[in-house]
Amino acid sequence: MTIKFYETTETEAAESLLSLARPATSSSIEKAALGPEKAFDGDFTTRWGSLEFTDPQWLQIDLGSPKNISRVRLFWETAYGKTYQIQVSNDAAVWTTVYETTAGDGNEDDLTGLSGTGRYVRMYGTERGTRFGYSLYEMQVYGT
Ligand SMILES: [Ca+2]
Ligand SMILES: [Ca+2]
Repeated sequence: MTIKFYETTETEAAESLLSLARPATSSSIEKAALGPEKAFDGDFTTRWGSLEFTDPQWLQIDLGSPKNISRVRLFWETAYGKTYQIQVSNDAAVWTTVYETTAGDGNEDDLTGLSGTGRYVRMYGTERGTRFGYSLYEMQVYGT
């Protein structure tokens, strides 16, 4: 029991931010200054914005190799996602949903306790919370 306890603690402590400055893509951009990389640059004054004003839209990060994803933090601009999924994939073609909501409320969405493995992680939005597009100051993917 004692050994198991320490193993668990070590795993939790090893969770780290995997997405910072990794290669990013998106379904669309509102304009050049709002590119997908702006949601992974660690700067809370820059943001990704989707082309107005359609569904679905997505924002995707390439972690470089398959990782165990345990947490995603979304920092929305005014234009937030109300219904969206967090999905993981190893080939950016076949996706597995690890989180979904129909009641997103903007600002920060801190999604913990996730379980999934993938090289690629994306926010797949299907219903916008405002009449605008989707916009994220930062999207942080944590895992091991
Ligand atoms: Ca940013
Ligand atoms: Ca929120």
